[in-house]
Amino acid sequence: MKVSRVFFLLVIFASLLGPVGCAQQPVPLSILQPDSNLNAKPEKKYEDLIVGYAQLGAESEWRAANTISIKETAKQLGVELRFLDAQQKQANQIEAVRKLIIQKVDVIGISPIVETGWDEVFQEAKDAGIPIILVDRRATVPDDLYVSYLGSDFLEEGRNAARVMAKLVNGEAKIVELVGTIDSAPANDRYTGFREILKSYPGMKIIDSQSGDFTRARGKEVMAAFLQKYGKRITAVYAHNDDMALGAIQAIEEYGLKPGTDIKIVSVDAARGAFEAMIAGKLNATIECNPLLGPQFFELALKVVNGKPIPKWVPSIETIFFPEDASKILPTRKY
Ligand code: GYE
Repeated sequence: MKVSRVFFLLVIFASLLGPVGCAQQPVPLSILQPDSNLNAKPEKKYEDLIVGYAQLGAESEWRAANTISIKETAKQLGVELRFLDAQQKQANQIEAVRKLIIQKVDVIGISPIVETGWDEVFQEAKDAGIPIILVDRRATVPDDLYVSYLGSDFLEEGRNAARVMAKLVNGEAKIVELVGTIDSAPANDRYTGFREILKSYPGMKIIDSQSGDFTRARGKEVMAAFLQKYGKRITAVYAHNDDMALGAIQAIEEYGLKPGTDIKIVSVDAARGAFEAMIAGKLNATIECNPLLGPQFFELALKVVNGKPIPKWVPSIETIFFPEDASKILPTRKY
């Protein structure tokens, strides 16, 4: 064999063995197969999140508890929260969403003051790639403009208020209604749900219905005007929230009647003030509407940011409270 030929055979042999000096290692399977996690971003944790929250205002005890729940949960979880308060004005709330878009937050939570008029600004958030989570109140917008709604079944609250009222008055009443903020989801649904049930009670009539804007002061004013107009003909009050009921209680007392006895009162929220009024015998029932939405909100926000599927509606779990149980339950209430 010629020297050149031996050299050639040696080269072939060496190349079969692999790099000089080391035996060839088996190639791990994972390198050969496309890795599904290779392009995936690492999962975000709560501490990585910047969350914007466009709160609608501070109109009620409910709202105060809701705001505390959002702020405290953010602090506990280590989420960076940008919280803006629109002071009961839709224009301010739209402005707030725009500010949060400019700040490039990861997610925007919003409790829309009214149901309509959100398409444009929600579309702006979508175009900027910022998901919107509706908290507490719904907005009437196409489904693709928000990722989830976390909140109560306001229609059912309205129905429950009517069911409870029907028992209290034995199917016979002249009712005045204190409506919440005009065009807000809870006011619209509590109005409709109540009337649905009333259809089965021909003896129960709504003799007047006015907005008290979910505040105690307006609730009192509107009730005072009702009393001026209808006097003792009024036998029941349906208030869309506890604050308006508490305002109405003051008006009824100032008029010289006994709230809870001469005039039966049912409201919605189940805030502490309502429990105190029930203990004092001035309020006959309150339908619970849970404001402690912070934990569920941030859980949803984290899921959205990490591309996890979330339901379009996450309903809160709620009940009804009566005076009999009020003193036992009051110490356990968080709002
Ligand atoms: O019932 C009322 C508040 O949107 C559910 O708003 C909320 C309502 C609540 O002002 O007290």
